[in-house]
Amino acid sequence: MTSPTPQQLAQSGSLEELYGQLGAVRMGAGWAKPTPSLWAEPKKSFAPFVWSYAQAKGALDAAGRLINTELAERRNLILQNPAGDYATSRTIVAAYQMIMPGEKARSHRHTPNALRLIIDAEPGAYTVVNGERLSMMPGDVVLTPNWCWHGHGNEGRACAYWLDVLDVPLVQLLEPMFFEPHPDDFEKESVVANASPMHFSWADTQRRLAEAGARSNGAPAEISLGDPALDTMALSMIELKAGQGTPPRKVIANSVFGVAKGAGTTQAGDTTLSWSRGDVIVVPAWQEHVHRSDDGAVLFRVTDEPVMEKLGFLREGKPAH
Ligand code: GTQ
Ligand code: FE2
Repeated sequence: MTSPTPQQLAQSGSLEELYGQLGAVRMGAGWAKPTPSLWAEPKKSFAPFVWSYAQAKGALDAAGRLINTELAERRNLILQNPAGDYATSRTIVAAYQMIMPGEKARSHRHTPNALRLIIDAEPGAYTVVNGERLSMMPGDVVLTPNWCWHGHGNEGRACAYWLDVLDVPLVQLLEPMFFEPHPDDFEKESVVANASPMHFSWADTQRRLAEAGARSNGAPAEISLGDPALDTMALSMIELKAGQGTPPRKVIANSVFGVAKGAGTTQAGDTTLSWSRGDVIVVPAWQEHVHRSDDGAVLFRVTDEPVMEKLGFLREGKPAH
């Protein structure tokens, strides 16, 4: 089809004739779109969901027999929201990862920000971030911000399992994706420091939660890790003492929760999700939700609140219940 001239467009005798010519100039009548481009409030595109660590561990143990870190840059299992084929939520993807004793996973860097919550590991499991070795013990959180070199290793006797959380879906959407393998495959450890801003130990977290819990008047305590930890993701730990529940929340921020300790349930809209240590829960933005625990639990929360906040989109809704 040849491109209509301005005169041909101007002489359209009917809307149908006009619509017929617009396709060829890659224009569309905004007033006649079958689906609106604006709507009253967020659509529920992603679903609340829970992933089982026990199942992931089984699958990772099989992958440990079937694929090595020579072939696989990372031995990871992506947690795919039932609503799609890759992302866990609109902006955040989570994955379980495992590395076997004696293995090393090559160093690389990428623009997506990443962080890890360690689930099961023995002394000797580590990650190297920008030349600094950080130990990975259960409950620890380790950051690998935008463009920082990182690789993993395991000098311990047991397989190490952890949860990765990355802003890859957001980077894919905005398109500033860059990735680079390390020129030496494995980055040399060149920095020795006592404490790293990239590492939050479980011991510190427990101490801070106990202090916050003592001041919280019977409500669940929540402490933040970092301020925020990453440009695109904020991290916190929430302690539910036995019998406690969180106040209902409905917020313009996507949340991924890793169960650092204990067991409980999450009510998200009409969905009830049961979880225990190591499991992962996703609560999409604008989804009212409550967490409860009968016997006590600690939830690790990752949200895209910093993005929403910086862009002026952060809102908290009034819970219906
Ligand atoms: O450990 O560097 O789950 O680059 C996905 C991409 C983990 C990692 C993932 C990654 C990594
Ligand atoms: Fe990575």
